[in-house]
Amino acid sequence: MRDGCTPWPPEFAERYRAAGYWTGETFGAFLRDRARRFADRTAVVGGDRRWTYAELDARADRLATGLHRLGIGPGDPVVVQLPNVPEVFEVVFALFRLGALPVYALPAHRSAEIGHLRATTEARALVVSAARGPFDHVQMARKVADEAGEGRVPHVIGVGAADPGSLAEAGALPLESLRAEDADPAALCEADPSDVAFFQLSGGTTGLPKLIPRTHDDYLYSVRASAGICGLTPGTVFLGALPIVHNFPMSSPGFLGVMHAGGSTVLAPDPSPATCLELIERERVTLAAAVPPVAMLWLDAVDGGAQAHRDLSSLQVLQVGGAKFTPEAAKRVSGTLGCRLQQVFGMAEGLVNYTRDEDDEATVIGTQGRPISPDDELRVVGPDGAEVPPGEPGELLTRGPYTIRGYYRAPEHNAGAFTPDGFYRTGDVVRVAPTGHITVEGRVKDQINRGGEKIAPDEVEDHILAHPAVHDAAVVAMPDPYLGERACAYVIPRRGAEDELNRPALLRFLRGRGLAAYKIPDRVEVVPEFPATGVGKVSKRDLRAAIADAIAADRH
Ligand code: OOB
Repeated sequence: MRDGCTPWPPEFAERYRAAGYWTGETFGAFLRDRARRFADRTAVVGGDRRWTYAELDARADRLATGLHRLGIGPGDPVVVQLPNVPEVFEVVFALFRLGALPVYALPAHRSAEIGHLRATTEARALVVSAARGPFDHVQMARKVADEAGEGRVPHVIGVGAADPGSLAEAGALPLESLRAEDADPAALCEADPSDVAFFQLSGGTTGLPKLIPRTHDDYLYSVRASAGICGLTPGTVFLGALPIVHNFPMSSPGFLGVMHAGGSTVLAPDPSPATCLELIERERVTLAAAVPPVAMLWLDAVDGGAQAHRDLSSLQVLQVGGAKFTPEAAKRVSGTLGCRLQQVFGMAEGLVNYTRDEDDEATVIGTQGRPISPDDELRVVGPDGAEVPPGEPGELLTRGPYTIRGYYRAPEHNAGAFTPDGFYRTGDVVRVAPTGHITVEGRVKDQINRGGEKIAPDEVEDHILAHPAVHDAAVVAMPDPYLGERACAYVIPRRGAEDELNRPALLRFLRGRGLAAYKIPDRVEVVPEFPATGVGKVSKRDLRAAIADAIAADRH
């Protein structure tokens, strides 16, 4: 495995191969094989564009050739930050064909995150949107690229420019210019299936987001198994409404599961009810995936709202995951949308759980499902690290055939995030029923789950502490009826700087540091001191309680 990664011990790798989970297939071969079987079927729909499997396959080859001529080759990381456009598929499969490694960034990321990804992976190129919009991704990517040391400045590649010719002035290459007329087989490389195929980003709890190395073998196993559990067929039409390179819409079962089955993915440019419900009707979508706040917006829009007239009869399953879906909201799905609900509890590090077709209603509404694999090992432990009695709440630890054994280039962090025998500490507090179904009860990790978008408080605190008028900062979750949680920053001003520190100034400062918008605190409380725990640390528990009380009082 690539340097900086933690391989599975050989006895586990052998076991996973013998069980038929790890088959030795690579992503490059995966698309080739799908294109052979499903050549003329539609693979992806985006706006008025529809690409068949054969067309996607040919595009991947041509772009791979162009990228190869640019100097990108086996093992080279490339940051991919694109909105939901068909070119996402073209770019990532071209990279797979070269044995190059996509590093998946979310569209919301800004220079702080993209700069970190570039530096950690020493990326050779940054592929970003050049479409006209409120934010200039090309300019940001250029700035990030120029921060790299001499000789290591990555290429900036722009996708979707209205006038590709003008991109050169902005210091970027238009994707169009890299599509070679003829695919050159010499450019294509057969990657090692047991090696890293791409990097996902962790939501993170400490410091900057960690990189998650996923191999061809482990990830394709989760894709195939997910497609089977979710009953996908060539008739599946999947609506990709969330950022498409997030683990959930990518592989749970996501667009890759849909490709495995020969179905079609319809890309939604945004998750709004107006956009998505219209697409479900027009494209006869059968499967959609949403985070809880998006699902709730869809429910409200159909339930006597602006989209009540939509014909959603094609929709068979709405998947909800990424954050806890309350039983109250879960109960509304089948009556309002006329489809089944499937809860999905997963993580980019690996483990994914689904409620199943055959589960009874109480299980689908009240649990977050059970694991994909018979070889997913779960342990539920108390604060002392010992397993709790069955059915009792505790922290979920897991290892298995598609759960990583370590983050990339993070040995110190790994020492705490994994047990010595290789279990990943999820930080989620769960109960496991005798049937194996998991209910998420809370978490022990210091993380904010803002409607499925994960925020590491101490990453934000570090940015706040860089403000000259700030003495100390603590970021905590506050309850929110729509997103589940939002972020509240408590700040103590420096003595004498009390007048300089106010909410607008702090938010402006954080935006200026290039932090993704979802990480910018929703509320700022300036206080003279923090409550302390018995041992003198900041008591985040007391801060969370204080802000929850203040919000409850505001409402009354
Ligand atoms: C998914 O992946 P990530 O990496 O963005 O976040 C993982 C974390 C979990 O550890 C848990 O804290 C939370 O998100 N989570 C849920 C949940 N699904 C994820 N908490 C409660 N209920 C759920 N259903 O979020 C992700 C990856 C693949 C599939 C689905 C979600």
